[in-house]
Amino acid sequence: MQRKPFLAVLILFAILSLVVGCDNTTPSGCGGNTGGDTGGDTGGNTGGGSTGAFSGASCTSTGNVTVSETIKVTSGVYDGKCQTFNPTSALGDGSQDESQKPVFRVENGATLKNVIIGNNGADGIHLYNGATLDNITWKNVGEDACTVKSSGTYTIRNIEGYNGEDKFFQINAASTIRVTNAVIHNAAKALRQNGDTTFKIDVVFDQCELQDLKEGVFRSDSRSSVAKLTNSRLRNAGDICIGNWASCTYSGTTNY
Ligand code: ADA
Ligand code: CA
Ligand code: CA
Repeated sequence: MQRKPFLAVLILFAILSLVVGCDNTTPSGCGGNTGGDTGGDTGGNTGGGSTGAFSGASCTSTGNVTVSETIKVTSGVYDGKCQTFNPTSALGDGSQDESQKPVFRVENGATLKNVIIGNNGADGIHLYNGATLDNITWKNVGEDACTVKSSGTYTIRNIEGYNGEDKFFQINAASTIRVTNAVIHNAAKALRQNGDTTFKIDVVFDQCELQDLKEGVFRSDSRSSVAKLTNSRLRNAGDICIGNWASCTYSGTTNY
């Protein structure tokens, strides 16, 4: 008979595949696993060093720049080349005085990257009509670190900031805010929607390290706003959700 050897080979294959168990429905085994975690580096950093969860910014200062007038970034990419930007008293003194000016103003989808703001934080960075921040250090947060001044989508990654008195992010307009790999130590709130406002903000903090927050992470008075904290680590960070929210959730957070 011609068919018998063919049938034997067929049965052998069937038995082999049963033993090895290649069903391609699981991520591991049978060549289906393509490596898993690749570290979460979203790129865009020319400041040197690695990025990824909890690494914050990566600049080592390459020099000092005195700033006596707000630097406006209105299009394209402004690369600070890891210089330290030091405001004069013309911008403010970094206290809790509300009349201070920002060191940078970034708007209309422009990007600011590779910047260190020095020991006078003044009113930090103001954002208008959408913007991206990448690889920014606030050595000593002033009145606040970063303010959303008008509606838009804001992408903020690979940042770190220290020693604020009150807010780190201040949100003064309806907006979408995506923060990845932020290291924030010493503030009252990591993010505050402007008090008594009811517009909607949509916030996600992912892969952030939050430490020593007197009040907590997210604070809003708006019942339409949503916030999410994911894959982050906390130490002495207060409450994650304060005030009114449509939704405020967290997942994958650990204490360290
Ligand atoms: C405070 C103040 C607001 C606004 C905000 C800011 O919350 O009440 O009016 O100035 O600070 O943007 O720093
Ligand atoms: Ca303020
Ligand atoms: Ca302010």
